[in-house]
Amino acid sequence: MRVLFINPPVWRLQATHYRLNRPLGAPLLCSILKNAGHDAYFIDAEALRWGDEQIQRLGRAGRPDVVGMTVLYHNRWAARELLRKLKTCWPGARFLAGGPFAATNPDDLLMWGFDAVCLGEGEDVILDMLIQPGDVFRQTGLTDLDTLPLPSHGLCIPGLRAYQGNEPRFEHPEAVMMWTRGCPFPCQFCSNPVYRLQKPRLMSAPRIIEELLYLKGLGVRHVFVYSDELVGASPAQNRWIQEVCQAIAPLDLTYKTQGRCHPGNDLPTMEALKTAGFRAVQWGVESLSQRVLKNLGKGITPEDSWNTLRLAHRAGLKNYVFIMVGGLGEETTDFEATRKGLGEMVREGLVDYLQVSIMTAEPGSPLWDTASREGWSRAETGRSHFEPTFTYPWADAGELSRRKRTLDALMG
Ligand code: B12
Repeated sequence: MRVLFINPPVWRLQATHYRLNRPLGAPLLCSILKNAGHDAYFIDAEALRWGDEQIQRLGRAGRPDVVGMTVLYHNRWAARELLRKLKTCWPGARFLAGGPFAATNPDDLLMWGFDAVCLGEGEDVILDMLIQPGDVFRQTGLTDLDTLPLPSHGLCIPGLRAYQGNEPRFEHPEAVMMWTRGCPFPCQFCSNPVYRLQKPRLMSAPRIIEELLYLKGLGVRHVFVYSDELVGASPAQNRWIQEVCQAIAPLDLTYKTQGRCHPGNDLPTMEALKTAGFRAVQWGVESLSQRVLKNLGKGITPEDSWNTLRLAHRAGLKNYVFIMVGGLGEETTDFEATRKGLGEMVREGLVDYLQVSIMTAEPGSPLWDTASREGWSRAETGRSHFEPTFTYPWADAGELSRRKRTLDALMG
């Protein structure tokens, strides 16, 4: 069968154009299909900045048997529009959806006209979805990461060089890898129903090296290990990181990753990252108010963030700090604690990069359920994590914007 995966273009609907990094789901599913004898490919119509003309040209080209889309909360309207257009061009094709929004809102997607929806990971259901009757396909077991084929980057358009890479940017071209799947922490704002609240599954060092060598062969120089969260999930996971880092050190690639300001973070792990070629870690500090951190279910303290940022710097890693204003119950005194603490961190030189977002509830997160229950008023915005979307009882839209501006200004 001929299977086309396509990333819906959101740039016209959202005033933001994403070509930071290629998602991994479609290239992985392409590999599984290719290994089973199908003809699969992936077009990232967002990275290519496709408009109507290109979609119509695609529609006039040969019809695939199956079309697959990864549907996120942020691209859902673009996915609906693309579905409508492609269904008109290719009435006989079967349209499949997966991804975080598909997992929480399968009924919406079926109503829009998708023929079948995948709930959860797609590796063990994608082949069935091509031919079996039924409209909802549920993941049967958790995928063992060592059994994953290498993602088929060669079947994807555009090439990896067309992507800018996520901030902070280092060597180019960059590619994404996930060394773990699953995150056990109950952060109230996390809206990834595919992997949330799972014990992390770890990829083995030999499998990681196999994919790194493949990426290196494609010309990749920098890898974003985009696991949520790689560093600081547990002392045991930190020990596994040390082993992996030792194994990959000779490969001469550079990396960045995301991490958690866990009390168990230690210098040997940070030094192992540095020696392996890691340049920076994006840390989810979120708030420096203990009360807000507790409300958010982060399971960390402001002290843990201070310790982690200092350890990372001692090892020579750059700190990319994520802060989220308007967090659950963030009263003025809580915001002041964050403003003051963050200012001190900046003065101490601990913050190399800062990203301030505004807490936003999305389907799939406990926060979304709270927002729906409490009836917090909501406005659709283009860049929902960076513009106020909700009016919370503790901060309205104007106050949320003011808090973001105040913290952004700390970096000068
Ligand atoms: C890489 C990445 C990106 C990349 C590329 C994403 C893209 N689609 O263009 C970049 C950097 C551009 C990006 C941007 C954004 N991202 Co992002 N991103 C990720 C990240 C870290 C990895 C995605 C990935 O490759 N996962 C690995 C693959 C294997 O998993 P998967 O995508 O879930 O796919 C599996 C299943 O879902 C299923 N499946 C998926 N698609 C399909 C399709 C079919 C047909 C089938 C059968 C199955 C199937 O099978 C796959 C294999 O098991 C995830 C977090 C995560 N861990 O997944 C966040 C995540 C997807 N991003 C998220 C967000 C919020 C954003 C942004 C809005 C951030 C922002 N504020 O700007 C933007 C929106 C981009 C857009 N186009 O709308 C959220 C989405 C939440 C939601 N409920 O929708 C996530 C879940 C992070 C989080 N925890 O909140 N992102």
